[in-house]
Amino acid sequence: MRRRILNYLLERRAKGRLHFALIDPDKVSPKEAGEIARTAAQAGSDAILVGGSLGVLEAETEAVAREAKKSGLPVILFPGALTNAARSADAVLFMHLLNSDDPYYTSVAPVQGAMLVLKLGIEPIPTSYIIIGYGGAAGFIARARIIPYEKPELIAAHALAGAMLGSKIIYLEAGSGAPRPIPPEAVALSKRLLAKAGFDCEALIAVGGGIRTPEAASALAEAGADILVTGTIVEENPEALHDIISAFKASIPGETG
Ligand code: 1GP
Repeated sequence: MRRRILNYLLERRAKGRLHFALIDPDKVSPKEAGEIARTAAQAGSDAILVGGSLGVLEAETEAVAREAKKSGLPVILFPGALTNAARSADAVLFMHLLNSDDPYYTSVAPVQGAMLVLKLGIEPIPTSYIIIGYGGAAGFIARARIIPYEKPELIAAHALAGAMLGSKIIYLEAGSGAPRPIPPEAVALSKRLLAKAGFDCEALIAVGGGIRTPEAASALAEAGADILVTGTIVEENPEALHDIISAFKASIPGETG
């Protein structure tokens, strides 16, 4: 299938770091989603993610995706369930949850999802999803064997496995509303392992969960994160987005990264 959106992301990443604004169709109306997407575009976002773990109907996903697209940014589904499907989306983070104990999330959902993605005709972006630390609703529902914040070497080993399995995005998730984000040391170590194995230009590291300040965004950029995802702040305080995105994009990898 086409790689239009993946190529767009890789081309943009060659020029700088990326930000995705996450919209949960269960939490906002399509009209609000359109406004959030516009604000995110103005603040410097590179794509809108649409998805949620609970209570998301297919019709809501479609309506939110359609409104978000009016921002001019690509809309990428981030499915918490098979109902997170929309024909008007440009792509989907086609995920396996690498650290789930439940075969549904490691193999059954991807198999069911593959047929839906084919039918919808949207681009799948191979993604390894790894849940860490807090976990939030996603970790609970998907029975993640959550990796402790304090185990960067385990986190990095999962990231490496994801890249070796062919994923183009390695998504390190602390869980929506996490009290603290993914530790920068875990990002830096993941980056180093990926570079050592020759995957540094092929697999992008995304971080999400609990990122609410420019300082947290900078620390993750300095550690080498390629993509920053924010959800809660986008819904609760979209005015703060500009500073968070600017901090993430302006930071240069430091000694850790
Ligand atoms: C995306 O789950 C996150 O990976 C979103 O987390 O809502 O805490 O920004 P926040």
